[in-house]
Amino acid sequence: MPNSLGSTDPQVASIIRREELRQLSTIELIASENFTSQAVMQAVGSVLTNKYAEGLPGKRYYGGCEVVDEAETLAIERAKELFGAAHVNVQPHSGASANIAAYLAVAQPGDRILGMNLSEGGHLTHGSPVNFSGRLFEAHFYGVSPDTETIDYDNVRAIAQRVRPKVIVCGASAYSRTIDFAAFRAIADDVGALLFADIAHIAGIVAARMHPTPIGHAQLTTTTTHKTLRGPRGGMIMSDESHGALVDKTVFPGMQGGPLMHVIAGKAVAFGEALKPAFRDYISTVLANARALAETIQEHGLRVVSGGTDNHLMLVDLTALGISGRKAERVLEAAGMTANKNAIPNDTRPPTQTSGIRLGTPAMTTRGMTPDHMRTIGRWIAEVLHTPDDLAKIASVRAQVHDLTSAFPLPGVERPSAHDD
Ligand code: DSN
Repeated sequence: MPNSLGSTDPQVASIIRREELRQLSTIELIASENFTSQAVMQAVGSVLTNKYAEGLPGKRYYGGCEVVDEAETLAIERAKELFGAAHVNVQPHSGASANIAAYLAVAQPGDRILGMNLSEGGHLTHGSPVNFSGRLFEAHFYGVSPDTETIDYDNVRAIAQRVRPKVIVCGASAYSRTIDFAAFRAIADDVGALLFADIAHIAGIVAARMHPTPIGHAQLTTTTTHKTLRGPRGGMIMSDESHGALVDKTVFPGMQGGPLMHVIAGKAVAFGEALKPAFRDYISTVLANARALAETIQEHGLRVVSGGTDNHLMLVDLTALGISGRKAERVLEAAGMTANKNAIPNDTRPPTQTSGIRLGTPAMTTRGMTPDHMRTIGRWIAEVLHTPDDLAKIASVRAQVHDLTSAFPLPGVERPSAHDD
């Protein structure tokens, strides 16, 4: 296919190229981001974007779906094999869409739900009052223990017994410890609730069998496909057999129209990649890298919430440094490292400021970095956060980041050339 974007729309072509160069020359530490393969991007950039295919494979509301049916069936079959799920719907456009469909498959507006508080590691869609989940349902929350900064399952049980929710949501977006899905299921059974696991962050680790799976415990499991799973931006719902038809109906016609068949093809490619043995090696390095990064920044005087990490991410408490997450995010960015400000448990600053930053290793592991590189990066992070107003230090780290990143390729991206000047 001729690449005509540069001649037909140089403005957009230039935006894309500048973003390629930004990704190429910075250290990406946003825990929810990754670099998908060139094969996934080819599928997502294909003619499958032209096709309407409301319905499911073999049961569509449009003609001409016989080829895209194969793409969706392949994605479903590979996802089932990858996660051992009985039923899979690969149509949700995003993790939030997957979560809307999961709730609405089993709950009615006004029902009680119990999820992890956003301010203690949960997600907006787990009942936040500013989100559909908190507006549509009567949301209640559990958090982390103030002592250990980890989930206290006895406390979750006590809250569940008091609230008697219809649905318990487990899973998090800023929690660095292993989640005990069996314990959550026991609590759900105890109070007559359904268990819904959102594994968006840890899906790749679950697929690699390096984090316990919710499959077999949670009746409904949702995920995004673009974080540790390293696929295209999108969502997915897995369920037991008995909820499968309900989930499918809730996604379409309940919530979405035409599925994004090009993205579904990209999901099929990513699941195929995740089924290969190399993916386990990748996830094993993601975890080793996270441990090395957490250890290094702690050795250099920064506090990591809960004292470390079992997964791909960590939360850094900036309280003792006297700077906000917002400032830390800006300082790191100036030094060539991209991260996001994040609330820490019992944060005293508002969400626009926060007292923490969240760091993750999936993206730089994809580029080939190892624990040795993470120790270097950890040192740089500590140096600039300890002296956030030292512009010479920031410039010096930025130059070193540039040197380091130039040695690591980015899937599908050409290195800078004379054309980029
Ligand atoms: N925005 C994602 C994250 O950064 O964790 C979750 O939706």
